[in-house]
Amino acid sequence: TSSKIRVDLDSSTGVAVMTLQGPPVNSMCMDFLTDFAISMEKLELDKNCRGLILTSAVPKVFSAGLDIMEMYGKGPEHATVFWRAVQEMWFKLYSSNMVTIAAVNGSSPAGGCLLALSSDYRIMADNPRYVIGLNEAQVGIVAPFWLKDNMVQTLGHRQTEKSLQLAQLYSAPDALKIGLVDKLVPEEKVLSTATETMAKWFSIPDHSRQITKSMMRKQTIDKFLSNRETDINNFANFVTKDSIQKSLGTYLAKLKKKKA
Ligand code: CO8
Repeated sequence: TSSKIRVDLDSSTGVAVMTLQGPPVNSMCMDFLTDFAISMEKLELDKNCRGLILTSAVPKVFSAGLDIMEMYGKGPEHATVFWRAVQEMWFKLYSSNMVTIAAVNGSSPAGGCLLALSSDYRIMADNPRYVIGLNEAQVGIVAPFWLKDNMVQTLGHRQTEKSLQLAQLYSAPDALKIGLVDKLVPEEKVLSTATETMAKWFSIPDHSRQITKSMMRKQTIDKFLSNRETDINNFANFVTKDSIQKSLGTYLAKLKKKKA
């Protein structure tokens, strides 16, 4: 456990709750990604832990996704290190042996949506002001192929194509309609519903559920693993281009201006 992420494991139930606590918006900076990887490794190896719930301690925001400052005004070396850590976050969660449930208690754009998509089950607060989706194209960047594959598996090809091209952020009710989340509950019930849902997933023997999960996810994982370095190089080349830096700068300025 560390500052950006808190982990509470209940050894009697086998459920760990990972609470994102990096105000103002739980953006995924290097520290966040490092904390995440270390926490996941510990839990994965802990025989007392069978399930993981992800949630946020920041009001109204689950996670704003990748920290844009990690991609802005930095060189290719930094991009390489950063992108490897982003890949690792997705990979560790997507390939986890634990039952993973996203308790989405606030807005969840881009990298926030990644956390939800790579979990086994998604519960969101029933608040139409909270949005979720992959809005990368709006930021002037592109979702990586492995995240696209993950979304195709969840939504189907047609819906994913529309969602990605239009950089759609869906309100919680719309996200439920298209299957981007599995269940909506009142905000104060998000965590307790996640715990109840966990009990249902725990009623299946771990070994058979785990083999089933890896069978369902194997193709996407294999493709990711064999293209991982290429993906890192592509990202480093892409994100350091002048034109991309310019759109990131514009997007950042818009985010800041919104407040004033
Ligand atoms: N990175 C860095 N800073 C951020 C980010 C972010 N992702 N999001 C918000 N901030 C900053 C804001 O600029 C603001 O800073 P300041 O206080 O200095 O003005 C502060 O955090 C608070 O933000 P808001 O005032 O906007 O907070 P709200 O509660 O009103 O809104 C939201 C919260 C809805 C989360 C809103 O902040 C938002 O929409 N953020 C942007 C989300 C976004 O577009 N993220 C995309 C990141 S890219 C990504 O994750 C995918 C990468 C795939 C890349 C592939 C490349 C090839």
